[in-house]
Amino acid sequence: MKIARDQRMTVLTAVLPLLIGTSAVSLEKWQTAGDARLLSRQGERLTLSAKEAATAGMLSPARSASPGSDAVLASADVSDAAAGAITFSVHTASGETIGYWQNPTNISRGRAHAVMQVDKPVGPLRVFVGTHRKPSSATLENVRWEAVRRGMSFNGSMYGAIVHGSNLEAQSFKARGKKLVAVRVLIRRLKENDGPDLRVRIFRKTPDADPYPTEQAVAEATVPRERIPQADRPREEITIALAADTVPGTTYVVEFSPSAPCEKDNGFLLWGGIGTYPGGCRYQNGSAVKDWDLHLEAYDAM
Ligand SMILES: [Ca+2]
Repeated sequence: MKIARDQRMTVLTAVLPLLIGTSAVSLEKWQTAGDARLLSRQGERLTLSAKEAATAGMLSPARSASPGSDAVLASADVSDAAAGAITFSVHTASGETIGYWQNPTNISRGRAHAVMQVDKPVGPLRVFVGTHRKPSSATLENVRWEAVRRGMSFNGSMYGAIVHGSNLEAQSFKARGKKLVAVRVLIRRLKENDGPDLRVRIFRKTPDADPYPTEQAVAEATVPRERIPQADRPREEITIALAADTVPGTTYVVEFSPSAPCEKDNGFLLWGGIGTYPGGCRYQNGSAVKDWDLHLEAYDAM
């Protein structure tokens, strides 16, 4: 995505001193990018209406990424977006695109979150929200973004684990930061519409507790079924936002279960592999499966 040089310079001088942190910047201070005729802004709400493939959206003021961050978490309340209608992207001050996301599924209504990994950011970053090379009719509201840091990470797509009414899947991990804000997983729904939503809970695991205690979740999220890609879609992680205060070095468990009882055919498929992640392991119905890890990344606030 190319940003006109004159626009870039205008914004960079207007936002000095650069903001650091997660403070929300009103869309009023964002700048139109692409074809301005295809979008309208009313307060914090942005409406996209591109009948043909087009690029149109808004670009945030530049903000210095916190030292040590290696990803950006962007989010917005989204309505009536077909798959691919919403693009979030991350740019350097010189306009280079270093992070990119399009919604992999329809979003009828709800908050969309995306973690975009970036190489160690140098200098201030800007975030684009809008549509990129797609037809789009959607609304976005209350857009936020923050620099985050990846903690736990295990990449495995060798084996599948099915989450259903009588099979809960979980993965333990060592917290790196003080506030977990999101996890990313490789997951698919096994039937398009027929089945429950996905419940994700985080538990603190005491060292001698096996199975892990499940009385009190430190964070919980429900992901609508429509937001989990179907089995035939390309493999791409989805971001699940959570807000858990964590103690660095302490072990936690992220657990995946259906929001209501369901048969195996109506469940979800999670990917994993041989457990080379040293800080934890997969749990199946609360029992450790020590030679396995689930494909998982955890992200902390800066
Ligand atoms: Ca392991």
